[in-house]
Amino acid sequence: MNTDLKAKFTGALLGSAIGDALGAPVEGYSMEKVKAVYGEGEMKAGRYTDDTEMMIGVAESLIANRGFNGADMALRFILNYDATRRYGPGSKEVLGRIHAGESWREASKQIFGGEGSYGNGAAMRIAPVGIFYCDNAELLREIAYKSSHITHSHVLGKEGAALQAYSIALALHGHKADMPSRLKGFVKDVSFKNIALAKEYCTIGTTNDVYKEKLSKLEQLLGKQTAKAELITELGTGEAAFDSVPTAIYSFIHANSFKDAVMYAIRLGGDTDTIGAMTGAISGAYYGEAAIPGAWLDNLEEGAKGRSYIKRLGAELYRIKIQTS
Ligand code: R7I
Ligand code: MG
Ligand code: MG
Repeated sequence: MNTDLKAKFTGALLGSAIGDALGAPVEGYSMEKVKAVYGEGEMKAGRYTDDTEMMIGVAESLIANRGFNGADMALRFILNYDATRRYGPGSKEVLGRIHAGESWREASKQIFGGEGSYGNGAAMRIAPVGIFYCDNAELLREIAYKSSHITHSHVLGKEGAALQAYSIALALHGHKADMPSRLKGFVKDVSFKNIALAKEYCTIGTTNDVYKEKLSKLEQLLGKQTAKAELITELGTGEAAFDSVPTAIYSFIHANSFKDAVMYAIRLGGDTDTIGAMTGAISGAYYGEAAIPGAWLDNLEEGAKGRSYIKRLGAELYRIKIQTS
């Protein structure tokens, strides 16, 4: 553990928030429409969305409990909840159910016909878990699954969060070119229970080994000149975890700087704030806080839980990490 590592902790959290804020004004836009808004990649608004608000809740809870506490994390999600930050419909319903008295262990199982959500809402907020559990892959997976479960009980939502968390941990340790092979060794064989859903929602049309197949595809696409349109078709830019986490990983590996990685991700269109946040988290963990363009940092919202607070959360997680390891 050294001071560089501290800059990687703060870089991961700030990077996540910046990717979210940069992508927010164009969320849901096509690649062509994003191009019309973003020229050279100047920050437009600087206001973050649910991705960062929930990431803050994860960090606050890990710090307060020096580790995972599900009831506390759920409570923080509810206390921090601000509807103007544009939450996903599943997460909004689950948090409402917990607020109304349902157990945090049960509420997430009630949505999407009892299957639970495989949206990217668990992966988008996972950066604190990725950095805090960076040196223990199985514990990282366990805490990724447990923290996801508060809102996302579908295994593909949880595994997507674990994959994103492990990507952040690998980036923190300086792995880039060998990231795909390491990730393939990490992911579990997670299958859809419902084959029709798999065909409808997984852009490569597979029914099992969803993440393994996406990672193989990612390796192929990295190995050649790939146009954005092909990447979008093959890896996806949607709100499902399996249509966005691999895309963020690709964006990080494909680019050679924090700025290029995040702008590449956002220029794909689709779920831009979330793919931006996830790319920013991995890239911030790899390059460190100093690599984040100053103009972007200056434009990220300030206030009670703004950029200074997010930086403090990263520093605090680092402090606890070095005390306990
Ligand atoms: O995952 P979640 O919190 O959404 C996060 C997204 C990000 O883009 C944020 O920036 C914010 O805008 O919302 O919310 P969910 O509603 O749980 O999941 C997101 C979407 O994934 C859902 O609205 C569905 O379209 C889809 N989805 C599913 N569809 C069918 N069956 C997730 N799980 C299922 C499912 O089981
Ligand atoms: Mg959002
Ligand atoms: Mg989004």
